Amino acid sequence: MSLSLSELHQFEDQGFVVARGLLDYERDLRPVQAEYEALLDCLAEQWYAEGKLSSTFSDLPFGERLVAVIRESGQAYYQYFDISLPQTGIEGDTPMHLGEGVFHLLRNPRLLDVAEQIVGPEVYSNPVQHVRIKPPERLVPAHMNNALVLRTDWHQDTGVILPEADESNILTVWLPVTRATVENGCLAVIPGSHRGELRTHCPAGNGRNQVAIPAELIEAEQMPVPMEPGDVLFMNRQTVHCSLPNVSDEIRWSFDLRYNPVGQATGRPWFPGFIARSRSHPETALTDARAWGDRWRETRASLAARANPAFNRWDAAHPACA
Ligand SMILES: O=C(O)CCC(=O)C(=O)O
Ligand SMILES: [Fe+2]
Repeated sequence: MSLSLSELHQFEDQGFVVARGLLDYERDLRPVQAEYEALLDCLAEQWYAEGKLSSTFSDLPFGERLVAVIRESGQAYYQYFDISLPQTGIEGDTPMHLGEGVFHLLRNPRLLDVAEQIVGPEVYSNPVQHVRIKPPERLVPAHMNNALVLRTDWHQDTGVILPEADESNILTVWLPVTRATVENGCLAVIPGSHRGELRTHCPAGNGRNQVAIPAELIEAEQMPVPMEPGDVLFMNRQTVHCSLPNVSDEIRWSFDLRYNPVGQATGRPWFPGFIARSRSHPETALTDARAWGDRWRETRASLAARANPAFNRWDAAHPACA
């Protein structure tokens, strides 16, 4: 169940391909979804106990419950959910989600089979990874101006990591847990845009924790990519893409994961990745979810104890950013 030759060809030619139905909802996605339901339950109980909520909203389905909790508590829920540390303000108790379900997703054999086709037999799980559970934008409190919550501006993934990884063969893997539609904020890509140079990105400003390619550098040929749970988008690191705003009444939930050949720079040298699959030394693959979580917890402790390193390579003073 890996990519067919024509799918591989599309990936090479267009810079992206969607493998329809690569994952099975019950087997591959439901466990991680259940893990987040339990996490939300836990947070709602905690914030209720702390007086930040008038109710735990436990009678609501996940999406509606999340929206109710966010709106009433104003808490930075996205950092509790995310599977990475933030790029600034890391403290000893910065929350993140390091559940077993997520670790299994990172090691999902169907994802690794495709990763192996594209990056080769030694597959490293790159630590640039996120979960994005996005409420309808009109319901998002104004202070949550963040690409884990709102639409994501046009960018290339190479543009959001350090130059050390410009030559690394990093594969982006984007998969929805709930349907991703044009209304609720699916991705949009520019076919063939992986071919040129890395484009100039500009810090977005407005307290928006993003970098963006200026609009005049974006082609008109933009292709929205609606996807069903089970579909997986594979993208070249240079493919220009964004996500659309969620103008629907439902949440939009995705994971974005990355893989590169073992030994190549990840672009976030302070964050821990792991060997997900090795054909030459199978015993070096990390299979213990606890050990994975420990690597992130140790990283958090050491980054909290020093000035946070710089993750952004772009300068707001660049002429293209005026
Ligand atoms: O899901 C999104 O909003 C953006 C995802 C993205 O930029 C990525 O996966 O590289
Ligand atoms: Fe991206």
